[in-house]
Amino acid sequence: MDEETGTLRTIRRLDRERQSSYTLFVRASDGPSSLPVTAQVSVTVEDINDNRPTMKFPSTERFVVQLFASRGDLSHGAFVTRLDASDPDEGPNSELDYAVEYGNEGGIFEVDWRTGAVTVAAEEGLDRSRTVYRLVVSASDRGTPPLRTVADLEIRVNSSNLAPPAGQRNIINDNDNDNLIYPSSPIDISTSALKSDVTILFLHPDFL
Ligand SMILES: [Ca+2]
Ligand SMILES: [Ca+2]
Repeated sequence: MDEETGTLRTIRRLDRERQSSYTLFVRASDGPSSLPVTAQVSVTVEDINDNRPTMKFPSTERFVVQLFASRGDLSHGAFVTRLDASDPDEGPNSELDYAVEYGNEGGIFEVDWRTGAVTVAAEEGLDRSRTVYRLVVSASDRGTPPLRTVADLEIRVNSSNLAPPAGQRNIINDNDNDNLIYPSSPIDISTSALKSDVTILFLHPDFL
């Protein structure tokens, strides 16, 4: 604060995500012998769009979804997975819209732009002869200008009529990208830990 003029300035950049308000107590007097008066000054930091959305799913570690024909996953309207992102800004700067950027030729899949839910859009359902779909999906905030984050999503299709093993839906990758195997004994992951009805594989990025 300038002692002569009373002008209050910041000495460093403020970040709403670190601290959104400040309360200051200021004092003024018109000479050494006069009684000072005090006042409270509240400073509110307005948000700027300085954060890109963060993709929680898919991420670089988790980006594969496995669908099973035997479970009806390939049908028109079937739920595939849900995109999940967050943004620490405020208001429109944190409101997210989801989309597919690449890989959805022919409109095979549909993304609900508000919820991030991915469903099968193809009228006849997914082609059983195709085993993998690779999409680039995005989350964009509504800042001015908006900031966008993209991520890879891989959808694998098991078209056999064999049901997935009862009780668990995860499958294990044996380090060979094209060779997915079922575990011979149940693996220690509770189904309640799964966020959706769809199997999500946890693959190390080195596999791909
Ligand atoms: Ca933002
Ligand atoms: Ca901000």
